[in-house]
Amino acid sequence: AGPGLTVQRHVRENDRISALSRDVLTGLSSPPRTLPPKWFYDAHGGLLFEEITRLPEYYPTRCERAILELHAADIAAASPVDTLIELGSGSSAKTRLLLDALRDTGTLRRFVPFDVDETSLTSAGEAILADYPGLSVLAVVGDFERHLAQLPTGGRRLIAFLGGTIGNLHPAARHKFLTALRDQAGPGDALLLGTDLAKDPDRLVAAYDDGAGVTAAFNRNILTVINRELDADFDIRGFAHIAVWNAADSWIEMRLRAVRDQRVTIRALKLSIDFTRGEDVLTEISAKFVPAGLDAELQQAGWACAARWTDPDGAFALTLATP
Ligand code: AVJ
Repeated sequence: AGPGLTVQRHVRENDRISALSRDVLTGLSSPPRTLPPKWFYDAHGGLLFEEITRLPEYYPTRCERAILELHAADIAAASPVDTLIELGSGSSAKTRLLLDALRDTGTLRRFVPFDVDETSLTSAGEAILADYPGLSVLAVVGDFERHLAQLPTGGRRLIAFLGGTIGNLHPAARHKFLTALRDQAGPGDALLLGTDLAKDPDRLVAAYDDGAGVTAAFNRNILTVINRELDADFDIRGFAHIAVWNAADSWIEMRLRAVRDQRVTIRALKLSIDFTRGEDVLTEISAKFVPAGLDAELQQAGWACAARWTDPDGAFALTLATP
């Protein structure tokens, strides 16, 4: 496609309500109760996450940006591609560091932001278009766990999956995702994967339970999303924000813990849930990697680790992997 913005949709608005209904029915009907973290990100949740990225305790975004400031040119030199695909809306400064470096290699033709939220996707696409004249931008509205096959192929592509979001997936889902991506990768493609690294548990927990309570509001917001979109009556203050380090699985768990016995009705699903005091809803895992384990996961999915960069403190890593 020539310069300009094109939008491809693989999820439609009414998909959202049926997907949320399915996730709430399967996740909340019986203990152990869980909800997928993708439902955090309504408009308010997106703003809360932006606020989280600026918190002193939440180091991952700063660290990843530092790596890109130091090494975007090295990354572009190692993978002189014509297409940058970003899983995630591409609205961040980090994307521009990559685009600048890839543009400077002279090979960049196309930017493909891929995200489930069409609004943030198109606004990011338009902003990038304004700053990178001549670039063609193809915004793909889809779910990275379901629509990878819709990604444009051909040419040389750098697929960036930044922020550590792969850590939200359980090991089996990570393997499925990395394998699906590998299945449609060809010679000349590369994967740039952002991963948070294992470290002092106190520092990890603080990053997910900040003193200002922004992460608590982000976590509780999922209940507001369900109240609004499925006509439910969660008492937001009836659930406490919990962040714990699960050392056995090497991931942070965010939970919402019932502060008392309470019945919640989800009218759109004709579902009533009796929570007992102290009972948890698991709302997110955020895996923290060790380099050897990450290399093994990449290899098991058919990827080879070509290069790795970390921030000066070694808190976060960007890995360049090739088929
Ligand atoms: C956007 C998924 C990478 O797991 O660190 C931030 C989301 N959760 N604070 C993460 C999040 C709580 C974040 N990711």
